[in-house]
Amino acid sequence: VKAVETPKQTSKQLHVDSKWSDTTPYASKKKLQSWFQLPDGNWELGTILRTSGNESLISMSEGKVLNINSETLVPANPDILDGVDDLMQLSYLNEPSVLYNLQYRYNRDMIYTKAGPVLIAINPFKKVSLYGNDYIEAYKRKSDESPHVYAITDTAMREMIRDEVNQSIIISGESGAGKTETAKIAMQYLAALGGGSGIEYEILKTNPILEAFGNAKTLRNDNSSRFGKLIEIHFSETGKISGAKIQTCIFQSTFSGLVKICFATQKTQAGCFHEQSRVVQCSEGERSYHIFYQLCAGAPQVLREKLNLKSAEEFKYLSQSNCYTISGVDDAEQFRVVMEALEIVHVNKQDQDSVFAMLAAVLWLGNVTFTEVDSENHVEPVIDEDLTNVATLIGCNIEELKLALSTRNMRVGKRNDTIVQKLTLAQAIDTRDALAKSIYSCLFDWLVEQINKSLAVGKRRTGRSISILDIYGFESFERNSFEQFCINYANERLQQHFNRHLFKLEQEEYIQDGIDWAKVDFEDNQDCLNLFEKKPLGLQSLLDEESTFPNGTDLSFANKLKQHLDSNPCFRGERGKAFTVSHYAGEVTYDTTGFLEKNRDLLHLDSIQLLSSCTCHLPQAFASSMLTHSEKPIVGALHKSGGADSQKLSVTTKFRGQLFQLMQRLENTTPHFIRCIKPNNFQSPGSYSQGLVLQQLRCCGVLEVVRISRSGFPTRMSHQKFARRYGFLLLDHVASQDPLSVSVSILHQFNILPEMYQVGYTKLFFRTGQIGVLEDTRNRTLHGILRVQSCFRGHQA
Ligand code: AOV
Ligand code: MG
Repeated sequence: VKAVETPKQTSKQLHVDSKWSDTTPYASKKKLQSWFQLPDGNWELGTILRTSGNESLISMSEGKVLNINSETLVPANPDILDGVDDLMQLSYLNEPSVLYNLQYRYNRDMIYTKAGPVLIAINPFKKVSLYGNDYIEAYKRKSDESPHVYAITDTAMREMIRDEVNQSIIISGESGAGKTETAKIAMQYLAALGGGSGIEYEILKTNPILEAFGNAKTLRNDNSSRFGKLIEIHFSETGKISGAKIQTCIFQSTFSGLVKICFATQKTQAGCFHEQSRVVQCSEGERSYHIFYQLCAGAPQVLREKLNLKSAEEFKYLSQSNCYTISGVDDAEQFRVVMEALEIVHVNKQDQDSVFAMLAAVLWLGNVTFTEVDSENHVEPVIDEDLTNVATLIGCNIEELKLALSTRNMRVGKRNDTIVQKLTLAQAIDTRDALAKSIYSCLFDWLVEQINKSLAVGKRRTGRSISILDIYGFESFERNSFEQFCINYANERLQQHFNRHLFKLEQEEYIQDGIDWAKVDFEDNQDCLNLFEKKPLGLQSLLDEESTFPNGTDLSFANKLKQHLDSNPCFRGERGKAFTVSHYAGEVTYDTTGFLEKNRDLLHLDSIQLLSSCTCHLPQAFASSMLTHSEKPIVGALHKSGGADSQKLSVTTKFRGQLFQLMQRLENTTPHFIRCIKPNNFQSPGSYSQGLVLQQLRCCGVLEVVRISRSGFPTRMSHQKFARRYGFLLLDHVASQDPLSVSVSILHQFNILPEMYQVGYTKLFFRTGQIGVLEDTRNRTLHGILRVQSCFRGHQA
């Protein structure tokens, strides 16, 4: 047991819930192994030597002996259950037992474990030999059935073919937990099984491209995806891959540092993604998107000259965070990988060059400086190599670029008269950065579009697909802002999907078979979703309303929430501008600072105008996509925060709509869930922090799933099968031979307690462990029969 840090709410979180504990007074069991909690929150195993009154004497490892309050002891499983590959098999299903089981396996490089229908994957942070063709073969032939991404992907594939229903693999977990790697492993398996046409190769090659443009080094993950992704892989009737479609789940900070989250769909393809601001600023020790460093390090000479490239250190956007390399990663080599991948997904040479020109333009923009031109602090860009390079690369006139970076057109009054406002240094820098961000975000969208064209499913749609969702997980930081508000709302929806699927389907099965479901309760997060979604008095509606008020502020928004929602059990108003939401994964306090500004979505016409005047085809495409994807006609209103031409589109509303669409798509699939767990915060192998793991298991609902399945009747068998399997054990003759009568007689003969099973119309339902007794007897009897038979044969001979 490693002593490592425990999460904030340690005492509360590690408290053993009564619903987890055994019903028999545990302290009365002597000489049993038992868990007890150390002051640091970690659990340790000990043996109960003796119990007197309230106290138990425990012997620990290394001969230490301790007196412990008996009530705090938690039963441990027998050694024989060490490292079972499904948590459901544990006799005692308390938290320390779950943690220990996972750790036991993790220490032996068995990083995958089932929790009933859910696959848990613990990040090894090192190469483990669990992948590759031999393993793929083994899972395909079903000669290996231990938990694995391959196994769950195989199930998805089989169910798609057998039931003719689209499938989805939903991967979640915290940053750095291994979602993206897991998604790639699943894709690898699908490509191996459904390959043949060659398109599978193209699909795999989208990964290095999207990672180069959409991933960056953060403090939590050297290869952190700054966007979410849904890839839908299509299959022909014969189970061969026929095409694919990628949707990026985007999360944008637009021009004035605004943030927009949305799921791009085929039609709307609204541009941008998580943390676009990373292009223009990132904090110490982090990097901007990989592709910039790859380009600087790996561009061949001809390209370098064409783009006037320098080394990464000479571009301000890259030099500010003082971090240029990632240990173990060769950016120049990666650039070659990306170039090759672009080739494979049919981005032609000319387009490739345009892509690199856009990247260089962004870098050069960052170097553009300004100088004061009048006594009112107005500035203009300095005309030097930096500015001319930008103009050359995007194909615009220097004067126009200069104007776009130093002035802003505004329409004022009822008649929408245009006036030209000169910019101060801060405004000019904002404008410059906004242009850089929008070029980059449009570039990303454009690339996804190209990839989708290349992977497009032919006209002959088969309607069979497997979607893989790799999305950011629930986030709870010291300070939580609008970004977390949106991310956690998305996770709340996904969690409902998870609940619905696992619990409601379970419930349906019980009801269908006439079983009394009331004996099993489960938590639903509908209340929390209502808190977000309800009109007109929900978090989102109130935010939208306040965002449209000219005098609305973050504080007035927070006050409005308190006024209208304080009676909601999922909501709590806090002092000042904050409020707390009880999410399924725990409470999160949000600071409303910046909420209103981030919720308003501005579109700057000046930048669009500049891009559309460019002679290069990409900037033109960007400009027209920005215009087409704006959903409302642009209202010439003087916007109070920016002063630029703007349209008011609520980010929350848009996000909710797109999330809804995504959920609807997932709703029509059979889902398979993978929960990725990060065992430590240092990205290092071999270190397992109990507190951290426990916190994540709670957040992803895994413990709840296990508890519910266990508190229900997880073992099911049809009357026929049950009668066939155990009927020969009956001692008395049964009058009727129908399977139901035979089954009931068996249950009586073996004295199985009535609360341990339920008889349904078609099936028998058992509580965990009940079938074990019958199986034992069956095996013993069979062995006996075999022995008798062989004896008999021996006799004859
Ligand atoms: P994430 O997708 O969940 O984070 P990644 O999939 O990028 O996390 O995993 C982070 C790192 O963990 C990888 O770069 C690998 O070094 C390592 N890793 C993960 N899974 C495995 C595995 N199965 N085998 C070996 N190493 C692994 V984020 O995108 O930050 O939420 O936004
Ligand atoms: Mg990722």
